[in-house]
Amino acid sequence: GPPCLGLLPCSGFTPAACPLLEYTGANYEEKVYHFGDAPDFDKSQWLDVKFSLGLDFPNLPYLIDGDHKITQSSAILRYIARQYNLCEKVRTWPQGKLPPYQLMANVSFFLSQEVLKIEYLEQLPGQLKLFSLFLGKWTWFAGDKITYVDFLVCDVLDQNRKFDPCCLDDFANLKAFLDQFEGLSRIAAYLASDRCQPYPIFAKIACWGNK
Ligand SMILES: N[C@@H](CCC(=O)N[C@@H](CS)C(=O)NCC(=O)O)C(=O)O
Repeated sequence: GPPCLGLLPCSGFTPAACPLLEYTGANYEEKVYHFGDAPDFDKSQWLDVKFSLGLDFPNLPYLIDGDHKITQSSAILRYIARQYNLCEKVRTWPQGKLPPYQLMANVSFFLSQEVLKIEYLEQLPGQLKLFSLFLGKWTWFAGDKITYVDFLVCDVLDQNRKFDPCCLDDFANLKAFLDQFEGLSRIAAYLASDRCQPYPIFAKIACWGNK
């Protein structure tokens, strides 16, 4: 059958895998695992199957494509990208988690400490400036051709835009980059479709981005 992407109904933990699959035109299925409501956040839907799917490192999200059973969102992205020639980087891109991801998660899960949000917003322009300078006048983040890196960056920028709608105002090239990405015909079609669920960024257990 087609590859199956297992995920929670929150976009913040499936960075870019859905848009990337959509962009490739691949046929794929989604298996969404729902957690219960507060105070228990019952995880049984997932825990009942977690260790029976044949995953080496059981986690969400996962991608099962025949004999290939992959976890870790960045590994999933690179797996898809390799199949569709979307990793031809001409510029060096730092591997691993982008700085804003972890920060966003911290803020979201501990927002009751309002001070964290203030600290986050204080350092955000500095972080975004690094992205803006790195992109410079290039069309895409890793060169002249679109790669999986662009899907990651779009995800990060979009999350931050949801957190602070004005945060890109000083970075015209980042705004133009997002517009260009969202204007790609397959991405635009996906964003307008009911396959693109308006999932919250984070799970119910988070304090921000959970609705
Ligand atoms: N580093 C992992 C993090 C995955 C992660 O934190 N998953 C969370 C939210 S989707 C989870 O609930 N996993 C299920 C589990 O740990 O059993 C990745 O990038 O995929």
